[in-house]
Amino acid sequence: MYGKRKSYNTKGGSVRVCFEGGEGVISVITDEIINVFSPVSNRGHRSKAIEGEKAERVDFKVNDGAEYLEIKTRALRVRVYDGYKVDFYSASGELLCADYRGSRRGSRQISEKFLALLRAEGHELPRLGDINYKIQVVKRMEGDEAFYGLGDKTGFLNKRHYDYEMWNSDLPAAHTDAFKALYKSVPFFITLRKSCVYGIFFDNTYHSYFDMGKEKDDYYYFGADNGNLDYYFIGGEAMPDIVRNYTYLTGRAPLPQLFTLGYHQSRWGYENAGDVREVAAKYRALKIPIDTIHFDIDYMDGYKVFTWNEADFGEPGALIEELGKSGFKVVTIIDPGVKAEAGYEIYEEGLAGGYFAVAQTGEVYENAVWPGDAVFPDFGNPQTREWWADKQKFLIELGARGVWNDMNEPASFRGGLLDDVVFTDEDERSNHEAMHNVYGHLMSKASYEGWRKYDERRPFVITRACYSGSQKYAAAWTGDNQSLWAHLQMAIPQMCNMGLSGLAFIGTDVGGFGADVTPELLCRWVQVGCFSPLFRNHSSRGSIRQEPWLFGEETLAVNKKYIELRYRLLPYFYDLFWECEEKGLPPVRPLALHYERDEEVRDMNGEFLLGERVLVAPVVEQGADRKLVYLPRGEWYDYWTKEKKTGGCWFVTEAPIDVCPLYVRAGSVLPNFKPMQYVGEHEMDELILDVYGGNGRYVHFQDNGEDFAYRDGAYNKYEFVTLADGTLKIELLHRGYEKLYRKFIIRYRGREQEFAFKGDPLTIWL
Ligand code: MIG
Repeated sequence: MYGKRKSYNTKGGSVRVCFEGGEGVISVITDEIINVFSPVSNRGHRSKAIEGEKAERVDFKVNDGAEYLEIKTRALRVRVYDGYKVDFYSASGELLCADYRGSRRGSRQISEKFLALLRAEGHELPRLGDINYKIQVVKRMEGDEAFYGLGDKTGFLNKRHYDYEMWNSDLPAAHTDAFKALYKSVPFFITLRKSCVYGIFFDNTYHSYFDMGKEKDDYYYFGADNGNLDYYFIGGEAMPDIVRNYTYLTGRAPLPQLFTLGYHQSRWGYENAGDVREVAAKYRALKIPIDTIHFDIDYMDGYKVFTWNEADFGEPGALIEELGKSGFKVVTIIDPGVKAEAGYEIYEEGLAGGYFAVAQTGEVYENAVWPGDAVFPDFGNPQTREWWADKQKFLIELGARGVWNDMNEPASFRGGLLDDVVFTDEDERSNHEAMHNVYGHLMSKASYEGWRKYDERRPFVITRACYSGSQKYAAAWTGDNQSLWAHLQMAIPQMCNMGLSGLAFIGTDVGGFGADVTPELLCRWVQVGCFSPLFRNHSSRGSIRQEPWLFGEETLAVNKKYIELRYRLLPYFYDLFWECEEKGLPPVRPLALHYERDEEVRDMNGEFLLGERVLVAPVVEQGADRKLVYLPRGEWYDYWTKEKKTGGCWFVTEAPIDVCPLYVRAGSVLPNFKPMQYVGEHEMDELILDVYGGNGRYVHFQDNGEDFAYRDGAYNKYEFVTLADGTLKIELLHRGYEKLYRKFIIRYRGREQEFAFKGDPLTIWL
């Protein structure tokens, strides 16, 4: 289609290349980030993921050769050929990624007769007709690729040989590795090759398609039904650079409030205040630490958003206040669907303001969700967002500490919304086809902005649907999983890939949402939940209750052990989030992120890293009481036995029901809090440091855990340096938060020593 290259011109950071049949624009965003663009549906980028100017003014050179045009930055060489084929090389000339020069050779032929048979039995039908997409980029497969990322997809860590779609979907059946799409669309992946790594972010909100070498193994491709050719090639020395660059573009998950990193209990089916009180009281009576209880849709009056069900939950806000007295925080659910009911304030306001999506006929578009007939806020309209942001005040005034956004794919009960339902894209008329995949993203943004405006604390928004960049506004969970071992297994690669895709504050429903959990499955799930950023036990109406005490003494003890461990490790989690805000690296990481040259870990589905220092190797198989563990090169310590292990090999470790195998890298210092029942129960003015021998440095962050004062310098930064000779040095690198730790408790080789602290450097002999 593009044909021969004719001419080019450079303007600012962009090189416009004219071809016989169209034009391409290559923009240098940074030395390591290149945008490849061609206008197909509209002129500009209109990115929903990228906010603000990301292009840095960097020097680059353009060379017009006979065969190709070369654009050279400090890190990359981009060669543009006839037909708008674009190849990427490293600065030293090593090929990273080339466009495929042939055509796709997929075969999707099936005769009418068999098609009819498939249809008759209710099978999913293959996509027929032209296999090429309106927007399509086919990359040559060099043969050594592993693929990661793609947001929240089912299946395994390495996406090679699988294909996926981006179309936010609420599918109630058990999610299997054959699923093409779940609730989130993050069109970004990382390609890891034997000697290099790069990322590609295809910033297209339409229904899009990713085939990572399933169709043929000499190419992979991504494409979309509509929109522009608009992708970012992301280079870097190593995988963490790719994640850093991707989150530089699309934003980073900000530091959350400390309490949100505690434990959460939820259930769709707490029907009244009594149910909630009972659960809360039981947690406190059994001394299982917990901060947050989630109110699912039953707290609303007739499932009408921003209302309160007084009949079952009493006077608005009273229950939240009562729970607050014993340290509980409440998060309330909000769906986008607004009940279409004359006289209902939200509906009337939305109608008056023109805030709802409309059908082609010009009438407000109706479908059905929980409240019955419902209309859909048009979150692409800035005024709708502002209105929705204002509505958050209702929850804030009730005393809620966060909002949980569900059903924002958007899900609908009477079939999906039609492609042509009219939505707004900021200042332009748009439609559902273009805005579907960013619906939840923009709802999160509106919610975030409301909480930002009406509450001084850092907004706590949880969302089910996402697009690239949603991490700036919301935490996310993986939606309706089930109490299946396969789903516990999947949780590991799922969270790892979400983390690589920028979604850092994430978790699965611990115990599984649908289907009935078994005691053993709950024990094993809480061991994964303990190390998941969002740690919430949640279950569905119609499935058995799932609170930790319902399955006997052993299950209770295991739950308690891991929830307590989570509270001890809170400062470590908090440090990881602070690091995430700074560098974009997620708390949960696949081993490949830090050991990309180690081929053993490229398909590692059964282990993950929590930061760089802790390796989690959970048992995720029914009946297993042993685990086959791989530790990457280097020295490690078994967290439980403190036994030293040399990495670079596999071994079998005992893992009875109460043991989740855990390893800590030599030279680590892990900060711990003293046991607590909830954040705020007592002053966190003592820090316990677990020291694992070896040379190492750890920087610890401390602030008030709630508001944005840290951005104005109201935080303390401590440096802990351990040397193999047995010393630990503690030094304050930044002092801005008035409450310094009063005391450090150092634990090393079974010995515990206490040191008072007044801000002066300490040198300790371990
Ligand atoms: O399809 O609000 O994923 O967490 O409990 C049911 C009820 C709608 C789906 C969410 C789930 C929530 C449930 N919701």
